[in-house]
Amino acid sequence: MPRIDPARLLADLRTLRGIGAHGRGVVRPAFSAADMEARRWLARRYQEAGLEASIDGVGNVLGRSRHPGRALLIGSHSDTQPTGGWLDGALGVIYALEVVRALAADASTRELAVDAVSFQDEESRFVGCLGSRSITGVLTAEMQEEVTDRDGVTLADALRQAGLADAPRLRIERERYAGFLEAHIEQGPQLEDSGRKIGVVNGIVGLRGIRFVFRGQQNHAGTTMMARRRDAATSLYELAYRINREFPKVAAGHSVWTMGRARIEPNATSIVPGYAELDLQFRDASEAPLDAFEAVAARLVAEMNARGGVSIEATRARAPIPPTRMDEGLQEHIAEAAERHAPGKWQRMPSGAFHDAGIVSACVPSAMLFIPSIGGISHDFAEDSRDEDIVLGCRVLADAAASILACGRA
Ligand code: HGY
Ligand code: MN
Ligand code: MN
Repeated sequence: MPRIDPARLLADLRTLRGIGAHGRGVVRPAFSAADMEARRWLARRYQEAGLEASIDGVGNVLGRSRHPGRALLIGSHSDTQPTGGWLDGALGVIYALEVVRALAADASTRELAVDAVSFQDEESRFVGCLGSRSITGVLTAEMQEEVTDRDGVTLADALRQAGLADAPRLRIERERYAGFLEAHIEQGPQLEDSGRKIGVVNGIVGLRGIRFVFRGQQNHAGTTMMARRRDAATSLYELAYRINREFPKVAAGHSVWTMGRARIEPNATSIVPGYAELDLQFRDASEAPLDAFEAVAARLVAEMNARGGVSIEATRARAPIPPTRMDEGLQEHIAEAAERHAPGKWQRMPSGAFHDAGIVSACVPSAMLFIPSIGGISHDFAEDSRDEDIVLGCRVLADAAASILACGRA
């Protein structure tokens, strides 16, 4: 069986952590200078590992094996949230590189074909899972048109600044692949709470969003009596409050919703706000609760608009992600490898985070493996995992990859 090199694995993870490092965390948003530096570094590491490396027109980095026969695609994303953890995405990207090297070093696996990938903008600076959507052919013109990041930079400008505007965009070769594997930190507390070391992911949540825009009348905070006000912020607070009261009535077991971005203009203490924005994001493992949340939001907006005063405009986010199931057959390979390396210390579980595997699964059979997150923390500089858990997860992935390819060749 292939043997990974723990020191080499951890060293590459730490090198990647150093690109865009910010204290314990990482700031490496898609297309930033740090992100592109990391992608160029990764391409060099792919070349050194014997792969044909390329960076495509949206920044995906692909290392293509030179071996003949059906291949396995392994990877994740190397861009981060604005205040990102060092392992979100990076873990799966460096695991893929290490699995390529481990299989190449073992006589029984050195002819097997493993491609390695780092997708671009999984973290939604512009479009969630931009890179995996692009490579699987589901990135629409509508998703890209005039899309801007939270600072107003357009995707087109970011592509130009990164020197990618004229580079060709890769498309996945469906027939080439026996499957896609993505390893990731759990980003939640379940594995740690249960004392288990490996998660075999059976499904990935779907995600939708709505942006509410509130238009009232800006005015003086002292001379404008309450009855005469058309206060956009007060309307925002009321809608947020009513969402938090109504959503639990239609929620399912793993439903979540977040209002993590708001804007109030002109954002001054002595001015009645005339304009406000509120982003609502909601997730569930199936479509029905997501449909129910949309219906509740529409009803609340209609009721508030009927009162007049402040107008509310609701616009669906352009790039929803459907809930997906992971491939049963690939899950079995991961589960058997987990049982070999962590007997009784693994479990099947859903993913409350979305991942590129959720997009790729529409195109190639896909599966995911989780390792524990310390304290269940993620999307925060404090995100971390234990070295021994990092090493164990890579051992399981390497075994699963070898067994998938061995049976895929048969
Ligand atoms: O938000 C997510 O689920 C992912 O970590 N971007
Ligand atoms: Mn991620
Ligand atoms: Mn993330």
